[in-house]
Amino acid sequence: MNDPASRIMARCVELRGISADPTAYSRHYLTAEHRAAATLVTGWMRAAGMAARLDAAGNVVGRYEGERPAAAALLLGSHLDTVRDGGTYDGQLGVVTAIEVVQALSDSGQRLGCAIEIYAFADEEGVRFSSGYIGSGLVACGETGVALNAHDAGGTTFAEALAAFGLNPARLAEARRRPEEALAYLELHIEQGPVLEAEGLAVGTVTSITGQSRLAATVAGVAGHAGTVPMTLRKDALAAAAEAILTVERVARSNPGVVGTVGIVGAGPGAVNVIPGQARFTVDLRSGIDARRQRALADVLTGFRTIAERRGVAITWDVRVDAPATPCDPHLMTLIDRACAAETGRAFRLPSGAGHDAAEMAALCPSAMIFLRCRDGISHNPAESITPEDAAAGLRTLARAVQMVAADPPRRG
Ligand code: HGY
Ligand code: MN
Ligand code: MN
Repeated sequence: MNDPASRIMARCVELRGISADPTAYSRHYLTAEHRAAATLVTGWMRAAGMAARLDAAGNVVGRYEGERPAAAALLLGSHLDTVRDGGTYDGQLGVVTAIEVVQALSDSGQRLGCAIEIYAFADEEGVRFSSGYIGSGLVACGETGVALNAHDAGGTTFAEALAAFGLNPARLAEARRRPEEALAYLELHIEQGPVLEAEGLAVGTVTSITGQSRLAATVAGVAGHAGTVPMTLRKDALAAAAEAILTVERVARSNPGVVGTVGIVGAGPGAVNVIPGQARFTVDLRSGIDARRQRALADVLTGFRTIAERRGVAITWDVRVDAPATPCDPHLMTLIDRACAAETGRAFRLPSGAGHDAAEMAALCPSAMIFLRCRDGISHNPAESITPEDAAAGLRTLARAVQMVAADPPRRG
């Protein structure tokens, strides 16, 4: 298969075949599926003329040298993990498209004024530990929002999962890159929304990436006999969680520009005739304006305290992600505008309601994104799809942007 766009589409489908559940596309951090996908992508990077390795965080990173060895690099990439029952293009499209950009450079023997590095980040979605951006957070800052004793749904701690994967929990920070190593970070990603499609555009320039708060909450009540405990004497953890979940929805609805989601709920001990003594749920609150997100979070937590007091249960939580809204780099946006206009005839800018590794990478170097149209804006859903023509448009646009950034990199203060 010599046509790059067909290869992009085929590789996304091939990666979809690496899933914990053959009926629901799921590939999570530090699992056998993570290892298999990382091995496949490492081979593709090497075939494109890159030196490729797994870093201390479990990210795959490939390097294509510039005209001079050990030059600072323009970083490209996206994430290799998925949500549960996710779509075929979220994350991996950016990885495989970046590899095609380098493949073309390598095939033509072209070397740029800078190196090119591609990251296939290991845990952007944060499904396993209800976190997010572990891979890019370690590269950009050498830290992650997840404690080593945080555990997944099966009770495995982050430290145990790292060790089982062959990584050393004490050496995670070795994934960190120094600012002088990175000229800029560029990420191609599907829009995951309907705007480009409505505009009739294949690509657009991202202006900013939403701010996010993610919490893992637990409710401790008292388990009891479903038939003998009067309603007035119950400390029902699941009923309290249900009220807390509706609090998240109420607060988000009443704060313009804020969205709130509870994506995971669990309760125990899990018998039809036992009053649940414990419950757990996650909270995801977002806004493009940090003050609004923080105000909403404060209202949600006040609501939790009131519910706990009135129901005689304990509601505790830990914050797994506290990511500020992140503006994309103005110079890179200008270059991306030109790359997009060359493709579609006009530049178009739009904000991202989704979080991305590019927000983490902004702590390391100037960072920006190119959005690609996806059908009906559907994402985090197996119906997520793009056309081969748009995959080709995304490749041309990213390749143009890479040449522009290599020739005119952001000035670093
Ligand atoms: O949740 C998000 O916005 C991204 O898909 N991780
Ligand atoms: Mn996603
Ligand atoms: Mn994504």
